[in-house]
Formats: sequence, C-alpha cells, structure tokens
Amino acid sequence: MIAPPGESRPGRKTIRGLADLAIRGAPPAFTDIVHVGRPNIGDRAAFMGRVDAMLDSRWLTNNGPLVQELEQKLARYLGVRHVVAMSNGTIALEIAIRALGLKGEVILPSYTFIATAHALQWQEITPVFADIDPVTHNIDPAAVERMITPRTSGIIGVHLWGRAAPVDELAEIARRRHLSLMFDSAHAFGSTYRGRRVGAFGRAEVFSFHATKFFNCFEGGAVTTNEDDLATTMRYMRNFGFETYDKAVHVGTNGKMPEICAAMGLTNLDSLDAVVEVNRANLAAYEAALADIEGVSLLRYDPREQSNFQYVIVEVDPGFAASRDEIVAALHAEGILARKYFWPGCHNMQPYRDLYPHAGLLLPNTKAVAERVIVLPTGTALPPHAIEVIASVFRVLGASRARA
Ligand code: T4K
Repeated sequence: MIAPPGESRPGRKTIRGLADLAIRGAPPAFTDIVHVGRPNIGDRAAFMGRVDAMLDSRWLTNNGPLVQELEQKLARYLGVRHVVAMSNGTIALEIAIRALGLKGEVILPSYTFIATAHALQWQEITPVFADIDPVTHNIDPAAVERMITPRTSGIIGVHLWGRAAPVDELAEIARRRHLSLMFDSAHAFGSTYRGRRVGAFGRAEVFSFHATKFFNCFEGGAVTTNEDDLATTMRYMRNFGFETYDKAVHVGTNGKMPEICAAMGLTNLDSLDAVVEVNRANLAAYEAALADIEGVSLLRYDPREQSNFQYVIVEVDPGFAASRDEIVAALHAEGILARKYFWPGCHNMQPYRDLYPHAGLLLPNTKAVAERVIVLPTGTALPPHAIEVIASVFRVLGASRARA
C-alpha cells in the first residue's frame, strides 16, 4: 500500500489566460510546494514493524541482518551475483571507481548529476566529458571513441532518466580499447536494456536509493557486479578496509548502509510495482494534457523495455513562444518546482569550468539539450490537479506571443 499524498493539497485554480498566472500577480495554484522528487513511501506499519524489531535487536548498522536481506532481495530482483549496499549513491560511485582501479582519465557524459563527475575528481581522476545523443540524452558512443587518449582507463555510462545507455556499443569500445566499463545507474532501478534488468552490465553498476529516487532507502546506494573479487574488495572498502576485527586489508572509508535505511528499502520493495503504475498513469496524463501544444514534447520511453518512469521530461523547442526559463519561472510562481536537470552540464560547474574551460566546444548536443529540458513532478505524492495546472501554464504561455 502506498501512503497518500502528504501536506500538498490539490490546487483549485484554473488558468485560462495570462492574467491568471501567478507570475503576473494572480494567487499561486499551490501554496504547499509541488516538488519533482517527493519520496514514495511504502507500507508504514510494515516499516515500523521492522524498525521495532531492529531496535529490540540493538543491531543498528555494520552489515546487519536487514542490509543482508536487502542485498539478497535486490540481487534476485536485478539478476546479478552481488549487491553491495552503501550509504549513498555517491560513495558507491567512489568505491566502485576505486575498486576498479580507474586512474588517469575516465570518460563520462557532462549531462548527468554532478556526483558522477565529482566521484572521479574527488580521487584526482580527470573526468573527460563526452557529448550525448540529442534524441536519447544518453552518452554517444562515437563521442566516447573520440575522447579516448593514452591516459584513459575507463568509461562511465549513465542510464539517464532510467533509459538505458547504449550498453552494447560501449561494451564493444571498452573491449577493443582495453578500458573498464561501469555504469551510473542511479536513475535506472527496475529499467531494462534489451529485456534484461539494468544491474549486471559492464564490470559494475551503481544505484542511488536517495529519498528522491523512485525506490528509496532515505539515503542509500549500491554497487552491483558479477565479479566475485570486485565485490569482496568493495565490501572491505565500505567498512574501513576491515576483513575481520582488528585486520584491515585495504584502504577504506565508511560507506555502510544503516539498518533503518535497509528497513525502508525492504518496505519500499514491496510497493515497487504500485509506484511504477502511478508513474505510468501520471505520464499518460501528461501526454494527454500536453498533446495539443505545439513546440513542447515529452521524452518517450521505449515500449519494448521496462522503465520506472520516475522522470517526466519535457523538451521545449527554441521556437516556442516562451523560453524554457520563462516557463520554469511561471511554474515556480504557481508553487510547482519544476527543475532544469542537468543544466548547465557538469562542465559548466566548478571546479570543471575552471579546470577544463574549453570542454564545452566538444559538447554541442549537451548544450542544446540542457537548454531545452524541463523535469516535471511525478510520483505518488503528486496532487491530482497538478498536471492540469502545468499543462495550462504551457498552453497559455505558448499562445501568448503567437497571438501578439
Ligand atoms: N548519479 C546520478 C545520475 C544521480 O542523479 C545522483 C543523484 C547520484 C549519482 C548520486 O546519488 P546520491 O548520492 O544522491 O544517492 C536530487 C537528489 O538529491 C539526488 O540524489 C539526485 N541524483 C538528483 C537528480 O536530485 P537536488 O539537489 O536537485 O534536489 P534535492 O535532493 O534537494 O531534492 C529535490 C526536491 O525534493 C527538494 O527540493 C524537496 C524534495 N524532497 C527532498 C527530500 C530529500 C522531499 O520532498 N523530501 C525529501 O526527503 O538533488
């Protein structure tokens, strides 16, 4: 059972013309902010039951029974030999990168959350940004090939928006050029590539179970791999390098997932299908509501693949009557916190902007996509009225200058 929406109550406002917009002085549609990434929360009683048992057991962290149960269930669900649970997706990325022995330069898209790049830079590995495919928004294998130098040790593909990166093409490049391939799968829990669940591709894949993700553990993450030695190394690394009490065998950090996070994960696993259905229905409602607005298109999900539909992505044509930023500002004024992920691209944020000031010259598709994307709210906490309000904002702004 999914918990009903929290404090966000449906707005009652109808937007028919410019004068109805909050950005023009009308009252906002929502006083409780509608966020893109409100957490999906599973059965509270089941969660509380797990927490009670955990408190009774006085085992709160350090690879406890709930973490082990979660790892086993996730491994079965994803179809992979090893799931190494971590405190969050960023630490999981850092540990995977280190355990794979990446060094020198690693190729990744700039069009991703900054954590993908930071996980490299944090370890003094140079992130080399490759351009994306403007249609899928995923890394372009031809661009990857162009960025390879003698210092390149690996490639990180990102399954952006939960749609799989071009796994086979990247694997072929990695094989031919003797590079390690891993994936940032933070968006893709439950998604498939050619019918197989994301999680067992490349040498390792990294998931985020942050509160804003479709499947959440409050905070959390995991590295998945079919390589036994790699999994063992990562288990040491997440626990200060300890093999047993008093015996460190590796450099390590503290990347452990606490038991309460695993309790949340186990609970939320039971409502995964229900959450996907809600997201799917929200997307269908967006498709219907935006269908007649020219110059605005929703990113499609491949009907042959499974997806979690956790991101609703709208692309605004440069020729649309209102700019992407004007639309976002108008939505914010209505209390709808639409986002511009992943504008302006990692290469335009620090420290990368100063370190690699010319990176953008090779990233024309990244620039174009980052300038036209709006991420809209979805999930189980979306107020029913929100999609209608959002579509009205697009419609009214779209008609405004066209009429003028
Ligand atoms: N790789 C990729 C491709 C990623 O997208 C991410 C994370 C990572 C790696 C790293 O994984 P983690 O280390 O995070 O596990 C959010 C998330 O914080 C971040 O996890 C996520 N990607 C990214 C795409 O989005 P922000 O800074 O844009 O938004 P944030 O966290 O402030 O949350 C968005 C809105 O959601 C808030 O304004 C309010 C609402 N919210 C948030 C939380 C935490 C709630 O309603 N309840 C909550 O508990 O990064």
